[in-house]
Amino acid sequence: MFLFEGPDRRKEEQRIRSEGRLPPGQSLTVKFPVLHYGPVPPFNPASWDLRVWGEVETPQRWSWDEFNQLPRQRLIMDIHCVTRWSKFDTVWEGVSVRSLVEAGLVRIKPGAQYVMQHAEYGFTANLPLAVVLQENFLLATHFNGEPLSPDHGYPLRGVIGFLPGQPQLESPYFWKGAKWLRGLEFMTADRRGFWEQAGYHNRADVWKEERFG
Ligand SMILES: Nc1nc2c(c(=O)[nH]1)N[C@H]1C(S)=C(S)[C@@H](COP(=O)(O)O)O[C@H]1N2
Ligand SMILES: [Mo]
Repeated sequence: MFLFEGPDRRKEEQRIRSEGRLPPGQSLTVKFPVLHYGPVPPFNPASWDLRVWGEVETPQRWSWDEFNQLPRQRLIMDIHCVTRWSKFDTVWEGVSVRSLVEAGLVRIKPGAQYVMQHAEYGFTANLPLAVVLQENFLLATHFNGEPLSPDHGYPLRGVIGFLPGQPQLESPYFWKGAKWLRGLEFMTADRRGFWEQAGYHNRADVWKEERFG
């Protein structure tokens, strides 16, 4: 995979490793590989919506225009793919679930413990509610200052990674962010998402190398 990358990549990886930011079994990549099951869905801004349902006081539905009015955040984090590439200091912009809760735009019922991300074509990814409310989980519209590319989840995806200097936050592998996100379901009990059902680890902590279940 890194055959055509030279001494610069290795030097950069050394620096990251010396900073304690390279999880076990990972390599730094300067590329941004694309990984998913199935086709890239089309996007129609007139019919697109993001829905919130389950263990919430009021189910929500935002159109694309409405979603773009929500309070926004910018987040710089390291992302770690279970296929062993890592990318550092990636810049994401979008809406944090925590800020939606703080603004009273999503009112979670006390019984909620888990969240399922629902994406186009029935793809799902599950996380504990506590992780979804962390600062390292974002509903992202932009990567490195540009709208997401279709391959990487345009117009909206979940992203999760490692925030340098915040080791207390749980940091799952990158597959726990669903591309082409269309819904968040708050749940009292855990259910496994698409890759979790296929044998990937349910918690997926990058520092503990929880790759497969
Ligand atoms: N909708 C959807 N989202 C998905 C997936 C998928 O198959 N479908 N695969 C996951 C996996 S396994 C990975 S590694 C990351 C890859 O994101 P990237 O293509 O932007 O690198 O997306 C995750 N999100
Ligand atoms: Mo993956």
